[in-house]
Amino acid sequence: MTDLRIFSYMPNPRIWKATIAARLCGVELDLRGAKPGELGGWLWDFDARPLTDEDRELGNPLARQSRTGFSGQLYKTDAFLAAHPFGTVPAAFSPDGGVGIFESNSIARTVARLRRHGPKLYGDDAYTAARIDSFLDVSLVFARDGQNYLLALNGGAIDAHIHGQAAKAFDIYLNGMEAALSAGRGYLVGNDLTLADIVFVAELCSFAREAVHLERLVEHELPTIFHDNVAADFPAAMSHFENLCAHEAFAPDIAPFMEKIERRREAAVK
Ligand SMILES: N[C@@H](CCC(=O)N[C@@H](CS)C(=O)NCC(=O)O)C(=O)O
Repeated sequence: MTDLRIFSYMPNPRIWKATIAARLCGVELDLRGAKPGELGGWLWDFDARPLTDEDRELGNPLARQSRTGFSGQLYKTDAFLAAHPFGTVPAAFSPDGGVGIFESNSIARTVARLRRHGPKLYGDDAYTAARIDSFLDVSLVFARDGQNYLLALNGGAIDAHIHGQAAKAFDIYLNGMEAALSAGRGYLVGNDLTLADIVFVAELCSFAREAVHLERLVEHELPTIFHDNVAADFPAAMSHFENLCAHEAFAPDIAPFMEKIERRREAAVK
């Protein structure tokens, strides 16, 4: 039996927080899901699976209006909503399905707590764990503005206000990370890799999806926020990001994704 089941669309930088931690700590994950565009055709449940014709019947009470990042209806079982009251993915479950864990940062914390060996990603004492939580909390605040921005870009609803909020959030987030890393200890918390570093990398990867919409930014005469020169303003933060992207526990998820993002950037420049 695996240690934790996670249902999500894939690839999704939010679940990399858990997959990277799992590689480092010897935790076994059971990942279920499909491409983002396909999840509307799935039953959202502990036993998530593609919908049958019967499931799709008109008037099926499991069909619920989507809210964030999806359009149309999503088929969520009552049991799914009992375990996941906000109805979101990634959605994690204890192996017997009895406990639902939502919010990607909390899913990553679960993996760190289930650790079999390897680094103590959630620290060694209450104070260190709380400091790691501090970084996870600021990362969630940043992620929220980033999500609004990416959804607006994706849906064609981008305007100067949403762009300005995202630019400000990006600046605040990287300023804080730069300050934390400027102490020269090599990691965000203490002298070792923790969930704080993993979540930081995953959130920057999420934000990097801005590159998919470069033409739309040009169309609206808005500048790219995560541009090629960010490292000039935030050298410590960006070098930490680059180094961790190449780390053996991170690269399996991140390398193929960032290569795609780079190709998009190059194509947009041509
Ligand atoms: N802060 C959450 C964000 C989760 C989230 O917003 N998920 C959206 C997809 S991007 C969702 O599941 N939406 C379901 C719906 O619209 O009903 C996390 O990090 O897990």
